[in-house]
Amino acid sequence: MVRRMSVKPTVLKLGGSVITDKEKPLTPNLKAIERLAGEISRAKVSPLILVHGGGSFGHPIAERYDIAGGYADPSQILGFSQTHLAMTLLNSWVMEALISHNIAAVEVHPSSCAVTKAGRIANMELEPLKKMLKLGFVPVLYGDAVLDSEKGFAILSGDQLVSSLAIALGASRIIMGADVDGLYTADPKADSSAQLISHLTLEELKSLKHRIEGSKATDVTGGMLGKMHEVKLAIENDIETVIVNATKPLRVYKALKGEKVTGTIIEKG
Ligand code: IP8
Repeated sequence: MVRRMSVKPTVLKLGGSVITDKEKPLTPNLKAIERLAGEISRAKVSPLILVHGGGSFGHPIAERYDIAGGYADPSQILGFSQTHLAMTLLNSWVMEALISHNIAAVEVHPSSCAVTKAGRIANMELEPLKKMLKLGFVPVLYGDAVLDSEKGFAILSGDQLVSSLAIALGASRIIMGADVDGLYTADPKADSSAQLISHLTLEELKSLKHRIEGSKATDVTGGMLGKMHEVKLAIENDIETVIVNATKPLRVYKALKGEKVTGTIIEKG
């Protein structure tokens, strides 16, 4: 008999900067992966969809071959394969940790089930994902090199996957596991008066975005702005989004359990 999925899924993103050493190419942060697998296992949230980023696996190779720019030269073809291979290697570390913590995780390779158009998801086969969720599996996806109907190929970010899957599968909430505590009033690395924002509505997020865009873009705000652009689409669909620092113990666990946690909650309002 097939179990019915009565509860709306939660989508959890594990940022590439959390699960890899960004300074060292192709180096997983095994301590972080192991700790997070333990937290996810203990939280026992079901249905759950996991998505992880590329960090020092996908990004350097994708950049070297300009995979995000699309097909321009035959020499990029091998770069596409290498980018995807790097992501499957990182994914294997994540899968091993999850399954060793008794999580029934199954990897879903975006390059095999999604096609983008000018970098945006145009087609994605969702049937296997839906069936996995119904049976209690935890599908695990990741940012990947994918085929693109206009550009030949593209990079599909984990953040785009998160909001697109959350909308398509009717998720109740998104948890973004980042390497910062959440959204700030300014870039905390450049401005000592920057304050963590614990709660935001979509309207407030939009006005905050303008302020951040008007200031000097840095890695932190730049990265966050990209994330916010993607999750905005999910929040517009009434999917609550929580940003927590996944480099710090128990933040992801508490967010999964719905407990009070340091971070930023963004709601439609
Ligand atoms: O780290 C991009 O995913 P992200 C993955 O979620 C690749 O942006 C292949 C660069």
